[in-house]
Amino acid sequence: MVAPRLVLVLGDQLTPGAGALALADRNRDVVVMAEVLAEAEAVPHHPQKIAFLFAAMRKFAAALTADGWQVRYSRLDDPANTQSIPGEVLRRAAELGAREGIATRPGDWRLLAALETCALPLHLVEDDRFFCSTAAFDAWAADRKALRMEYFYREMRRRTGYLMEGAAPAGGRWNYDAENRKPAAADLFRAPPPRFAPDATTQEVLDLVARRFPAHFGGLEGFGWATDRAGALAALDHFIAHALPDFGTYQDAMLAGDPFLHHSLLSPYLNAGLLTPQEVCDRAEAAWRAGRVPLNSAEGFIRQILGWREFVRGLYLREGPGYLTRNALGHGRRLPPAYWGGETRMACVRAVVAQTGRLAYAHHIQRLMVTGNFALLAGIDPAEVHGWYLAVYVDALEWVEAPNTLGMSQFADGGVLASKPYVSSGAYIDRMSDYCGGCRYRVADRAGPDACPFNLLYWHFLTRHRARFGTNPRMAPMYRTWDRMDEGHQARVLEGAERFLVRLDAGEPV
Ligand code: FAD
Ligand code: DLZ
Ligand code: SF4
Repeated sequence: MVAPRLVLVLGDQLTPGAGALALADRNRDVVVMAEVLAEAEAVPHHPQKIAFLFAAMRKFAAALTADGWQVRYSRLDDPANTQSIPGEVLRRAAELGAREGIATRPGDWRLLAALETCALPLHLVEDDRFFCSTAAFDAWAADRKALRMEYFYREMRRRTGYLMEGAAPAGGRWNYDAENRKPAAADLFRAPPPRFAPDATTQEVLDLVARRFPAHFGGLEGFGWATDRAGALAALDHFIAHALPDFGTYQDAMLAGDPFLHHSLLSPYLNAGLLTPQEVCDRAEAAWRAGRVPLNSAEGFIRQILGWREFVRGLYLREGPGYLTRNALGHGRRLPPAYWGGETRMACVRAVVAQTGRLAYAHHIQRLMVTGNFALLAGIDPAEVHGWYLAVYVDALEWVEAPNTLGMSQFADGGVLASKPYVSSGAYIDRMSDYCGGCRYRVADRAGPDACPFNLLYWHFLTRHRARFGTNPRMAPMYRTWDRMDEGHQARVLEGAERFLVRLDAGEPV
């Protein structure tokens, strides 16, 4: 009899027929899946994220079994579980008499290194669930002085034909972002996204997670994620019909009472493999071609997936593991307790952190322009910021989280991903949200005891990094504004920022 090969399927590889599963033979090979502490505690993942992945893994394993595969599935509480992926690979290989295995290349460097040094020879297959292969990204990137998403995205539009009219972009423009910056009204009716009541499998996992990870930040009460393909498809249907038409227009808006607005909430399903990026983009394009969705929304949405998602992955893989420790701005402050639910007077940070704890979700502008913006302005150690984002969001996997956090949000890569830092004063947050009305600080105050910390820290950041950014043409207008202020005001702003940072360092609630 031919020895079986072991086919490893990780928690974010839940796509039938992809990667290793495409090469495997269901009559000979055995699929191995494992819930393990080494992954669940690599960072203190939000309980909803662990529950989402474990429930989706259990259902995927059941679907494979129903499809004729042999599956060895390790539950977290199995007494024989070695609690690491390589440990489970070796244990199952011994059990099955397998002398080799196949695995889809893991998305992050840590697990890749662990599998490359595993005592069972593992044939690692490229993850083929992306529009752009690693080789194609590297070919695009080779010889370019700077890697910019917009040019990569145009190339991907040409290659895939999405929203193209012959060789030209539909409507004559590649990017409709100028139309996508409207604040949202609190009283406008928006169909809330579907939430999925836990079935027996999910409930069992929720109980397990509540028991095993009680100290992790975040609650399980509001758990409403779909945990199988049917649910993920229902979420996609709902988004295309109800939210996509206004997705573009209100993409940057934030409301304290509406965490979702017109966002899709599809990232966990895409990242775990329950949906493919192709089917999601196909549906958005079809809705536009049928006249049900305006071009600015279809384009804005497809750009996030075909452009940003593929671009950050290419960049993560190209830059290598060293990317994770970059700290171009030399920031070293500790992440304030407010990020873990500690007290803060900043209404915007409080709202986004509370929402994150409740839902394991915040949309892009909340991540970038509230928690990310504050961490950057205050000079928080980017490694700590990275650890936080990797832990608290249901969609967080390092290949997508790290370039967004270290590159886009913290400028820790020195400008590999972004041409300038995403920083703003309180005025931007006030324009795009309704947070400021309920804040102890005053967004209109540029200096003084009640001034919004974002107003003070914004100028502190720009002045302390003038040597780096002063010559950046995209930042010249900000420096001109600063230079036009009278010196007395400048001194009040910088002193106010220093006082704020002293209180922050002393651990006072700010
Ligand atoms: P929508 O607004 O509906 O967007 C549609 C889809 O586009 C998303 O589902 C996602 O797949 C994709 N997308 C949108 N923006 C990006 C982006 N910048 N990079 C990659 N894909 C994008 N996204 C993650 O999937 N995982 C992360 O761990 C993650 N960490 C982030 C950390 C920071 C600091 C920032 C600023 C952004 C991060 N993002 C991350 C990107 C983005 O915020 C989320 O993809 C998005 O908020 C998910 O919600 P949604 O599905 O409702 O997105
Ligand atoms: C994120 C995660 C968690 C929390 N738990 C598991 C797990 O127990 N078993 C598993 O196979 N995968 C898990 N994952 C996903 C992996 O961490 C992910 O595959 C790697 O980080 C590579 O992206
Ligand atoms: Fe945030 Fe400043 Fe507005 Fe308060 S005033 S909510 S700190 S932006």
